[in-house]
Amino acid sequence: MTITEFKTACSNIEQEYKTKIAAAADLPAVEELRVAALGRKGALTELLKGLKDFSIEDKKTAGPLGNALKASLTAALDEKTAFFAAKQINDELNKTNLDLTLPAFPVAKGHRHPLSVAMDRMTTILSRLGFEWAEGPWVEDEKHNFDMLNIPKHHPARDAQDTFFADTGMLSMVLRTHTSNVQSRYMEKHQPPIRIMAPGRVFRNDSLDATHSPVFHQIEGLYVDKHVSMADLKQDLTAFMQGLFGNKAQIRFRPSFFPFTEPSAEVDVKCVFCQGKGCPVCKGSGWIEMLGSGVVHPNVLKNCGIDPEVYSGYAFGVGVERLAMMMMNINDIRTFYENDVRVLSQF
Ligand code: 2U9
Repeated sequence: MTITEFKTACSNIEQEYKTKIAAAADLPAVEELRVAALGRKGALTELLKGLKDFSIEDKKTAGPLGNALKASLTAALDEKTAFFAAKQINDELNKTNLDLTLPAFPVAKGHRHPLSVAMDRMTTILSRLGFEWAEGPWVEDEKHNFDMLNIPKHHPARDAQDTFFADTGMLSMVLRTHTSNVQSRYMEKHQPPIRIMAPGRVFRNDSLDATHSPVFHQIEGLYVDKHVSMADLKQDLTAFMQGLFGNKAQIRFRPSFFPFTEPSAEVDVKCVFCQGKGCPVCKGSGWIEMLGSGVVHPNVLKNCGIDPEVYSGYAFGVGVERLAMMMMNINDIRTFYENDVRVLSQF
């Protein structure tokens, strides 16, 4: 066979099989053609056997021609196979009453609980500010929940009206009344620098009403290092509030009192609903109370094994439910716990 004859044979095979493929009536016919054209004893294979007698020069021409023919026939066969496969599905569907153009049935999707959403937003911002997540027990001894936090034996916060006692006989245990036990335990084990957040569930002996719940959630933050001051507190809480309410959020400090911080301050944010002009949400004051904070009392540092002559710190605490109610315009705390899907699905 000469190279010219080879070229002619290529174009004949291509024409012959393209015509046959176009005329194939069903999938088996296409498969038969695939074997006849490309199989072990197929037309192309037979033709390529002639290559071995070609000069190197002719092989360089004939080889790519053979490959191109194989690719072209394979593409034509694949296209026809796909056509019959689709036709088969279509024919099956036509035998039924299925209408694939109808809209799908709505599928009810689950989503995050609004409290988790609020909690996540806050912890995400705090973690960007360098606070590490820390946890501690819900059932706590009085030492870590009260004593170490400078809450003396006869302080009203320890009163049975505020605290759930879980006496075990030997040890006087309580359900933690704040997440501060996380920090007292952490400081026992670690020396500064310390920068942690303590998100979690807390328990107070309150009756359930629109604004109180015996079980609620807090996030507390604690930063202890050399030279930590009220200025650091103001800077970081501004960043925290701006993360939550936007870059223009403004805060102000109001003097307050907590046994574990001195000085102590409550932090207000300029009302995000009326920009400080006065509206029903801020009750006309232009400010909304957000959290409590202060410089960690030297006694607390000392109780936890940290030298208050060397180190200082700030701490803050925020009630997650209260903040979530504000952010999501919810006016009853029970909404979070009743788990009525019709209500929850709105957030
Ligand atoms: C250590 C030292 C200091 C945590 C703080 C507050 C102020 C505070 C309230 C916010 C609303 C509780 O949920 S709430 O009722 N918390 O105002 N918490 S400073 O101070 C600490 C904690 C741990 C070792």
